[in-house]
Amino acid sequence: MVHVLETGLEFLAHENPNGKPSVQGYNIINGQLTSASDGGTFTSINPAILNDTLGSFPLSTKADVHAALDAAHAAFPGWAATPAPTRGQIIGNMGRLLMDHKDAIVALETREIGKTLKEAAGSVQEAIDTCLFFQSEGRRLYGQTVNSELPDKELFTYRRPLGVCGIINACNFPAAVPFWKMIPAIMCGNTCVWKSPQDAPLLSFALARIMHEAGLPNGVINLVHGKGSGAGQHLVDAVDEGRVNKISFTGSTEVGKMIGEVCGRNLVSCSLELGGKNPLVVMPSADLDNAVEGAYWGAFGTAGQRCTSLGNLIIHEEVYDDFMAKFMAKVESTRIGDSLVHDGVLYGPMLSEKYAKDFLSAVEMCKASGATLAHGRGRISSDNKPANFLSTAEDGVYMWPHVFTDVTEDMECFHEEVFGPAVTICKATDFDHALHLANASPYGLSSAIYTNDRLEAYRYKTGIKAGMTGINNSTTGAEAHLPFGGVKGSGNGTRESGIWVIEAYSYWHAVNDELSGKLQLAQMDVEDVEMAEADVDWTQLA
Ligand code: UN1
Repeated sequence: MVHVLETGLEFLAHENPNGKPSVQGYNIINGQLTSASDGGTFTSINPAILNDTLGSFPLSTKADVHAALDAAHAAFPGWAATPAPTRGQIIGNMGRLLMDHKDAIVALETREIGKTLKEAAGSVQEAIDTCLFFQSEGRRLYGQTVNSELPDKELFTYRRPLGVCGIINACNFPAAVPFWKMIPAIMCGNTCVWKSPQDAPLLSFALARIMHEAGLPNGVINLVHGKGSGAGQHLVDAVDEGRVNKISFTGSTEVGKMIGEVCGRNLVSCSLELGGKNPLVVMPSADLDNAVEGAYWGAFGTAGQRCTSLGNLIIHEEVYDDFMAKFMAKVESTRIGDSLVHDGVLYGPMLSEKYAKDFLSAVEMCKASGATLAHGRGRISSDNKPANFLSTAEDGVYMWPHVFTDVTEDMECFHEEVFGPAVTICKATDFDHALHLANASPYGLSSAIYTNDRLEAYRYKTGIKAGMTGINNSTTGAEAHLPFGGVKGSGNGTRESGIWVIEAYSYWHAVNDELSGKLQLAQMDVEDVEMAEADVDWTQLA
C-alpha cells in the first residue's frame, strides 16, 4: 500500500478499546507512506496503560531499508546543491511548526514513552532549540580563506557533506536526540535514513511528517520503523556494502562498539553516544539541601532513564549521615504515576516493558554485587507500592525508586550502568578519594560536584575524565548549544549539539587556486628570506 505524503491525515485511524486513537503508521521513503515489503507490523504501547495501543507500524525488512537508502542517495546531489541558507530556512520552519504543535507532540510523547508532561515538554523544546540554532548556522557554515606561501595563489577551505547518514536513536529522548543528529546532518547537505526507536514509532512518524510539512524535499529524510536487531542491523550492514557514509547512534556501549567496528573497517565516520555511570560528588562545604535536590533529580527524574542520569553518588564521610537523612526523606515521598492523569509526579512508568525487564535484572545485579538495598522493592504492584504511588499499578510498568548503599569500587554495580530509578552510593574519605571514585568507572559521559570550595571545584573540573561536568548542579540537563558527548566507554569522542557537531557531519575540503599561470611548487619554489646581519651585543644593554 502506498500513499502520497501530501494527501494529509489518512493515517489517523480508529479508536482503540481504551477510547484513544490508534493509527496506521507508515515508513516514509522518498516522501511516500509505505508499508513493510512483506506486510509485517508491530505495535506501539503506552507503558502507563498497557492495553492502550497507539498504532501499528511497519516491521521494516532489508528491502525497505535499501529502498530508503536508494531514496537518500537519489536526493543527495540536489540537496547538497541547495544553498545552505535555504536548507536552514526549512530547518527554521520545522522549529516553528514544532512550536505550533508543541502541546500535542508533548502529550503524544508522554503517552508513548511515559515521560512526565513537563519532561516531554523539555525534550520537545530541545528539538525546537536545535532547529532555531541551525536555522542561522545555515547562514554561516563558514569556510576560511588562507594565505598561500606562493604569490598569485589563493587557498580556501570548504565544509562538504558526507553523503547518506544512517541515524539510530534510543526512545528516551525521542524528539531531542534524533533532531540533534538529523538537523545538523541536513544543514550540512547530507541526506538521512532514520531508523526510529522501536518504542517510539508514532512520535518519530509525527516528527518526520512535520519535517516534510516544513518544506523538506522528498528523500532527504527517510524514516523506517522496526527493531534494532532488524531494520537497525540492516542499516549498519549496509555500511559493509558501501551504501552508507555515516552512522550516528545513541544507545548501549555494546551495540556502539559493534557499530564502531563495522564503520572502522570501512573507514566510515560514526558518532557514538553510549552509556554512562555518571558520578556526583558531595563535599562538606556544599549547600546540602541543594545537593540533595540535584542528586535526587539526577537519580530519579525521567525514572533514571537518561544517559546523563546519576549513577554513582559519592558522599564525603563528614556529611554522609546528614545528607542521607535528607535524601532518603525525599526518596520515600516520591510521587509516581501517569502524568497524563496526575499532577506533580516525579516520574511515570518505564519507557516500555523491555526497559522494565532490563532494569529488574540490573537491580538483581546490584544485590548480587553485595551492595545494601536501603530502599526499593522492584516492580510496583497493588500490594507492593510506595506511599505516593498514584496510579493503578497493574495498568502499566512502574518501578520503585531504589537506593543501594555501601557500594565500593570492587563491586560490579559500581561499574555497570543501571538504566532506571536506582542510585548506587559510596562514601569518600577526602577529596582525592572522591575524585578517584568519580574516575574509577569505565564510563565518562556526565559528572557533577557539589562544593563551595572554589579550589575543589577547579580540581574536580580539571581532574575528572568526562565529556560534561556540572558544578553545583545535577548530572543531567545539558543545553542544546553546548557539546554533548563522552569519553572512555561513553563514546568515540564525537560530539552532538552546538557548532561542534558540524565536525561530525561534514569534511574539510582544501582548495588551492593557482592564478600565476605557471607551475609553482609548494615548499620548493618559496622565496628564501635572508636574515640581516646584526652585530649588537645585547648583554651590554642590561
Ligand atoms: C539522553 O539521555 O540521551 O542532558 C539525552 C540531558 C538531556 C539530554 C539527554 N538534555 O539530560
